[in-house]
Amino acid sequence: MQRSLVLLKPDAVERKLMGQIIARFEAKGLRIVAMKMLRVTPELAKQHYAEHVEKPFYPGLEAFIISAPIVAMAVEGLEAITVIRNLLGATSGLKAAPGTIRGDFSCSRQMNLVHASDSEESAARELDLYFEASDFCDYTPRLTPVIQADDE
Ligand code: FUP
Repeated sequence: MQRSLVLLKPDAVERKLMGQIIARFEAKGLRIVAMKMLRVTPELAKQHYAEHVEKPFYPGLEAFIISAPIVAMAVEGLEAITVIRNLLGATSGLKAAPGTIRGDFSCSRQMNLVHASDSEESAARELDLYFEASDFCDYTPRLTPVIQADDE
């Protein structure tokens, strides 16, 4: 079982796509175990995008991510890191395959609607940036036996 940090970025909030995007995670059978709406500060943006801070596109990326509220979610499931990245599609909405969230709703590299952790290490670091231990609502859904086999 893995947990990933998923962000619905300012474009998802402003374009009123939150519900449609969250519905995809729910329909897939993933579990949302923490969720909050917040405004990313420049400080949090620099922590979140630490690997990109020195890159030429960073100022535009920061301006975008702080431009409106976001929704942060902890999403859990079997192989959740890869499963969620596949649901999102390629980073750029211009390249993402139809059927993926970005492929269906985004036509931009920057305004790509959603972030998801790219490894277990990133997930642990990123979840720590947005959530405290008491934010997680762990539960075993009664539907699990009809969503996956016992030995999966
Ligand atoms: P991802 O892991 O899919 O979130 O993508 P990256 O870590 O490669 O990029 C982080 C964010 O920077 C992405 F949401 C897109 C954005 N980006 C730009 O805005 N311009 C660029 O040239 C490259 C990435």
